[in-house]
Amino acid sequence: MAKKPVGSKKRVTAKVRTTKKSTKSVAQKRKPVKPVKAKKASNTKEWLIPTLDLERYEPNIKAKVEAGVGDESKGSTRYAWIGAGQCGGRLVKSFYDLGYKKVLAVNMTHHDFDLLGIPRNQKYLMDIGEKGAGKDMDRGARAVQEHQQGILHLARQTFGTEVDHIMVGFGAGGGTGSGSVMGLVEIAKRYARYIGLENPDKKVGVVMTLPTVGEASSPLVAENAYMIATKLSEMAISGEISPLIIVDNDKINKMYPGMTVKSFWPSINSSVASLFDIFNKLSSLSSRYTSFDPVDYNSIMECGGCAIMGLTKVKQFDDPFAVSEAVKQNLAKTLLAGGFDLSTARLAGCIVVGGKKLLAQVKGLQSNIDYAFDVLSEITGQATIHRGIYEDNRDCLRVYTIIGGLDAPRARFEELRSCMAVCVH
Ligand SMILES: Nc1nc2c(ncn2[C@@H]2O[C@H](COP(=O)(O)OP(=O)(O)OP(=O)(O)O)[C@@H](O)[C@H]2O)c(=O)[nH]1
Ligand SMILES: [Mg+2]
Repeated sequence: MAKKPVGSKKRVTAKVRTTKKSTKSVAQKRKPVKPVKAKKASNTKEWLIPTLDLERYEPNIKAKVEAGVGDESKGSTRYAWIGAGQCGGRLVKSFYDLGYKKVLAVNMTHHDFDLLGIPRNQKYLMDIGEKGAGKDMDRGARAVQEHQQGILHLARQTFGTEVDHIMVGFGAGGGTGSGSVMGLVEIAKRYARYIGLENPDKKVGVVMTLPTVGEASSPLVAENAYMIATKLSEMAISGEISPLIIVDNDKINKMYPGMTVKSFWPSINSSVASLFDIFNKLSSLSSRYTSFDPVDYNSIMECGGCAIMGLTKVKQFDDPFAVSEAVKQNLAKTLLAGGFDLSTARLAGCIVVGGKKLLAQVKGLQSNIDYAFDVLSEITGQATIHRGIYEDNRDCLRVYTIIGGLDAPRARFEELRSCMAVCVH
């Protein structure tokens, strides 16, 4: 059963080629490129591959190959998202808004669904007779256990077969998301196998938020968060999921103290989604300078461990050290989380995007950018650095950094544990 769609895909292709009508359209498609040769080749094929009588009786396999909801993200990788609990649901909604339409939100209470602006048939209620998990992780775990078939079925309908990587999003600290995430990762891996993705461990990742200090003053929240964060980071480091992206709500809270209650979660979620999206989009674009291509991007997303992403705007780009300073700042202030030992990195990407005029006119910019790439290599303990230089129509220079294969931010996890211990005593 697991390999069914892959086989089905092949059979569809075979069928398309052997029916008379479709052979014509294949030939027509090839015509404009090399008109004479293409026609000859297609004639030979027609002669070599006879149409079998039995083919007329083949079932309509095409209808069985599910495309799922269309992906509109325009990235190099087609992602599918599963969001668990209230945080997970809102995270995947931010991705949905950027065109990542293959999303599924799972929850134990319809209350969290009511205000979630994604289509109703992309929400799955894991009803176990209790309205919500009430921060009890066991309930979240039980819910996903009881509903795994239903979730898998809805994933099949929503995601279809055109998926390259599956991400699970949730907020550490609660009961639904933290309790169900392990089960959902298993479901995602089963799904990956089902659609024929090789090495599912590399194709299923997690986005996890860490609670603010205020939230973690509740012993149960701190304990839940510590337990699941430790477990997932161990899995990431041993290569059972890839990547683990940590979003530290506390760090963001401290970095942007002026946020209103209304804008707090939406701002964080849309920043996370936009930052994630940038690397996927950039890797789908070609550059006349240096391309950060899909293979570079995927090698970072599939290398296991934790991943971080950041962006900095460079103001004085003619200063020889401005670009490398931006890279350093980028890492120190990385929007999502801190506390990582960067020397444990395995792979990284550094992409500079500058205005057309800047790239054409600023003298010495190339060597400043090269120096920045070298600095990143040094900071990351000689990790392999994939480079990219792109131009746009804006009048500024931006540096985007993505680092993969990192060890967990253990000190930050210990903070949660100490809070847990203080609260318990
Ligand atoms: N970044 C971000 N974090 C969130 C958001 N909503 C909640 N969180 C974080 O996620 C943690 C878990 O909260 P929820 O997602 O509401 O919990 P849950 O998984 O629904 O679990 P229960 O409510 O106990 O059933 C919170 O402590 C917050 O730190 C959000 O929209 N964005
Ligand atoms: Mg909830």
